[in-house]
Amino acid sequence: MAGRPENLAGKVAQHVSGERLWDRLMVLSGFGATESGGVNRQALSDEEIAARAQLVRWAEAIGLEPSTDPLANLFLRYRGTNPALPAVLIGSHIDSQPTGGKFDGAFGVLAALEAVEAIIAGGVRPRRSIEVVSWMNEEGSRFAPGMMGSAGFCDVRELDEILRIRDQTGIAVETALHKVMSAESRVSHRPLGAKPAAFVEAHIEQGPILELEGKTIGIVTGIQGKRTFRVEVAGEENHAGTTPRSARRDAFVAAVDIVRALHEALWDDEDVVRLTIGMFNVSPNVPSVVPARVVFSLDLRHPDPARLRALGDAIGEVCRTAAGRCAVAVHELLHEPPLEFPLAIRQTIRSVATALQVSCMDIPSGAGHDARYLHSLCPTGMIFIPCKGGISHNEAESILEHHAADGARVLAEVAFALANAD
Ligand code: HGY
Ligand code: MN
Ligand code: MN
Repeated sequence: MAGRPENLAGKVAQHVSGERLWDRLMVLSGFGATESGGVNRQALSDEEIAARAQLVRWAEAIGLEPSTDPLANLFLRYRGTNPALPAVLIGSHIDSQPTGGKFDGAFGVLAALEAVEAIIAGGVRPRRSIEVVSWMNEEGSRFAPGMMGSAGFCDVRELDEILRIRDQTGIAVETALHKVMSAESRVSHRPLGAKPAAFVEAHIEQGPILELEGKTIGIVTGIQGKRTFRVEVAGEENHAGTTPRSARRDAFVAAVDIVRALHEALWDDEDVVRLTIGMFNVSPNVPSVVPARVVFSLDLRHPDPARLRALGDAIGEVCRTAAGRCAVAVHELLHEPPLEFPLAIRQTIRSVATALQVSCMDIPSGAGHDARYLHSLCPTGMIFIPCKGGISHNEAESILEHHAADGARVLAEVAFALANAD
């Protein structure tokens, strides 16, 4: 499905207000603001509940109809002239990493709101409805794995399985969802799913390429593959003063040996492999007890499916060989192959950027996005804008106001074209 280029006369882009978008980005960043200038607005947290309420207020002020599904995916609907047709979805997520930036996810949701506001100002109601969407728990920092809301929406994960997942304090997704639903009693409910006509996600690049190339718009070609694991190392608690080294089964020392062995086994000179151990829990985690247990996360990414498979399949053996006298269990949480977005939507994004005289280039995504799952359901595309130094998942994350405005302009025209396509 591609938007008809003749629709792309800039008739809606001219109504995008970069100033209004920037003001809203700053207001939204206040929900969960950290002292270092970032945000900690984790999935289904009080901060996110408050931010959602602000989104609903902005939406209702321009006549959009809010609704939410059983996974608290939030939809803000602009009804088309033929509301029975599948809607065009545009959006991203507003949950953040614990030391996240102001723009990861939030830019995509607020650019979508700005795009709809511009389309309304354009005075021509599109055939299809357009829905701004904020997906639940894209980041996976509180509840793992991430992209939970879009996974449930696209039937990639079972609802019941998602509801049972717990955060590190033992709170289940189901319990956290109840809190959101009771805080949003005025927002109407809708069933999970409903195949959209198309989905377009605007997002910051979270890498340095656009800035280095001096381009404003990234036409995202695809998303690299990703495999995540949880590794559990089991040793034996013992007294730090009386236990000889020869008698110890020290889970921490074993885990360090495993991490070293993994880095050696998955090393590549061309620096394409992305191996991250971001979560590392030691227990009982007190000074005078030999550690009995270590649980750590493994996030492995690669653009080549065969390489991703081979590297991921080697992890179990590497861990067992390096574990010494300790036991080790490796649990795979997800395996997502690389994907390519359809040419038709990429072509529409390129036509719009060209018509609006905004510089653009093809670019792959190293980061994961909800668009991965929507790609399995409907024609899907992504629009990147630059972020300073490519820094993201960091409180120092920053973008330029005019890049945000140009991203919203392109998104508005693409959404309008798709909403009027046959
Ligand atoms: O991890 C990711 O790729 C995404 O930014 N949450
Ligand atoms: Mn994101
Ligand atoms: Mn992120």
